[in-house]
Amino acid sequence: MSVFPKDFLWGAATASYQVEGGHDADGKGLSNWDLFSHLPGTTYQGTNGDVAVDHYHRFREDVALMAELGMQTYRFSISWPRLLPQGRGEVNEAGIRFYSELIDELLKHNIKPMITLYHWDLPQALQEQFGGWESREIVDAFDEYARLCYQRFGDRVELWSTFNETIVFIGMGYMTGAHPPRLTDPKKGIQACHHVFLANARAVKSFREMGIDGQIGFVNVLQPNDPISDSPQDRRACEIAEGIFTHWLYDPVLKGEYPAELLAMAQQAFGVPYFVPGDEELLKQNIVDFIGLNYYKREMVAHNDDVDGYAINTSGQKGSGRELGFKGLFKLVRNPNGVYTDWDWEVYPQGLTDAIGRIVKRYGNIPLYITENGLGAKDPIVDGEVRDQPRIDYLRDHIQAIGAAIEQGADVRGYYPWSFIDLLSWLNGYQKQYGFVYVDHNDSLARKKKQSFGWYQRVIATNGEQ
Ligand code: BGP
Repeated sequence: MSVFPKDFLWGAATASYQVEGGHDADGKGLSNWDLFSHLPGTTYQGTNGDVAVDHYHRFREDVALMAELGMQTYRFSISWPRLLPQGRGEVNEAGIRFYSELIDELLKHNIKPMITLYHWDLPQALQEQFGGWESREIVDAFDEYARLCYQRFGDRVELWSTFNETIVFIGMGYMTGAHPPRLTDPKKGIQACHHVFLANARAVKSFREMGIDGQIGFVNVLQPNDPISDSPQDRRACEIAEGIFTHWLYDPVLKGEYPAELLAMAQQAFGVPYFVPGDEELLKQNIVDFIGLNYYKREMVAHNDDVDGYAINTSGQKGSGRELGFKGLFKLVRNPNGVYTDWDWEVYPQGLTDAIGRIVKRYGNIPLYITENGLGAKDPIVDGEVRDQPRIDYLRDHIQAIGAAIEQGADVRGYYPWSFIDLLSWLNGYQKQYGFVYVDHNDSLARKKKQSFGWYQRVIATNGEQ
């Protein structure tokens, strides 16, 4: 008998900038990523999402493949500048039509949509007008955008999430400079992050005020941290890393407050986050209904008094990156006994069970969805077939790890492997593949089912037994 509940949802995920293309089609406005990816040296060999895998024009063909796969749910994001080209104000009805037709097509095939409101493509107009996330003005702008989405799609969509992975778009946008707006300014970053939490709370409030019949959540990276040794320094460094990567991002949306020790450290070092009257109540009164967890890897942590900064492996050449370090706090180091992907991500399924356990311990038995999980690899083509056995092995082991968490009592309600189809990896181009469906960039973006497609079809058909 399957350990997965009868109504468990099996799906897959994507995000607008990574699949849609149609970057200037039918009145869409410019996003921060449209601009950033065209600047020299920002992405792997200058790849961008101008065309991506042209899901904007081929969504019916893609939904037919989702239906054939047996998907019961599909997680996708809305491109804010496609709906509101200037970020606020005038609505682009053609953009509304695209998502409306996509939703109808999904529902026709009994596939439940899960909408992400923000998966990193900010209207560039807002960046230019007031600095995007750096300004409090973004909270009103985001709320207006969220309300527009609820109003136009809320009659047909039950599952919503406000943000995808704050640690990445804020951390890489403001701390390491690898994402737009390319800053290395922790003070601005911490305050921008505060605005994300406020925007989330406002959008949750509006969702409830508008009486949308559904649930609204927040999606975070789920990255367990373990100390590289038992020494008190490494354990302390790990505690700080876990505090920053997990508690800082989960506490405000699940408890309505920041973790006290870290808040004091941030305010002492940088004078932020800066609160105005009303912020605390807003956070406290608008706790999300569920949390979405994106799990790829574990990170081992060591005490650090030498490394500052980092370099990421964006080529898929093992060992080409460098450790991430914040001097005086911690560094992320390689596990000498670990198994790693070509992008130096540790493959550690047990970490998923462990990390879910840690979430339940800290926040109680809240509803959870695994909103991303997958293996990035360069899939070989043998005799015309895309052979992705390593992906099958990776996903199978992680599905078992979710099963173990459910057996321990966690309320996991759905699974969305990343990704439904091969798509643009933000900094790694099209060579880092994750999909069940291959896209031939040399043959007019033709879709082709991979080996994993038939396997995942069986997973879904047997409710996880395979
Ligand atoms: C998550 C993002 C996704 C996706 C995935 C894989 O952080 O939410 O959008 O890209 O990671 O990451 P990458 O493309 O860097 O391999």
